[in-house]
Amino acid sequence: MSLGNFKIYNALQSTCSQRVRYTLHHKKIDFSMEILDLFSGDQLKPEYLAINPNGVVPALDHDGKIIIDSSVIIEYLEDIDINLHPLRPKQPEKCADMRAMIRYFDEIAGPSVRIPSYNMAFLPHFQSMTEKEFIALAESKPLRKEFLLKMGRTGFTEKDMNESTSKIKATADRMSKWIEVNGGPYLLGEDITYADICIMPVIVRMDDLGMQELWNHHKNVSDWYENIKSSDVYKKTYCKGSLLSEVYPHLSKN
Ligand SMILES: N[C@@H](CCC(=O)N[C@@H](CS)C(=O)NCC(=O)O)C(=O)O
Repeated sequence: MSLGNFKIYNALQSTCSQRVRYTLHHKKIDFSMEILDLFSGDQLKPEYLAINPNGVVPALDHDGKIIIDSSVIIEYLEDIDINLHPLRPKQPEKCADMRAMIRYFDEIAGPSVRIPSYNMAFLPHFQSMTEKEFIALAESKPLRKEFLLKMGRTGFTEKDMNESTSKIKATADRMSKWIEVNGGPYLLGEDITYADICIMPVIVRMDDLGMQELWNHHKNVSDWYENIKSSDVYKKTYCKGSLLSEVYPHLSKN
């Protein structure tokens, strides 16, 4: 049975897009990709704002129906066929646990990962702008105006960096506890769920930025990560160009 045509608007290095690509690959759903260049402003062009008025990726086009926001898209992919390589626990109480984990990740880890990402990788894009160009860019962003203005062209402060890394460390502490309580190898036990997929890109990003010390004192979190990285679905999701170190030479370990 065909589920129809799927197209995602995404960026290879976008952590939110990686959640959606992982889910599509896990569910073995064929899809096409439109890759947006976020530093040329593709996400702010009128034609894309008509698709996603938030001016961010990802967005999914399923037979002409547009779905936005990564955590909404991945659950939508379960709702259209609940038996297709499920990623949501069947038991309501486990499903509630999973959603509480995702809310925690979206509130604590998601916003935190942006600060080291911008400071360590993306800042040069903004430093080459004049102040006037920078302000105009910030003003044009539906969701990220204040974020960009706070960063400025000199970057986030050391205090901001410390706050964000301590939130990611707290997230890893929670993950360790959840893996322990539920028996591993995944956050909710035996099976991978959306909770694992939602936090995976944050850990990959911090690994790419060389911050493994935020979780590697928890053996069960390191094992969780190695297990996820060893899957074919992971390898398809992180196709060439998905890591910042592959794109920004100053981050490369070689
Ligand atoms: N809550 C949204 C957030 C999406 C988001 O922040 N996307 C980033 C990439 S990970 C983006 O498109 N940024 C473009 C910009 O800041 O202009 C989701 O989960 O889909």
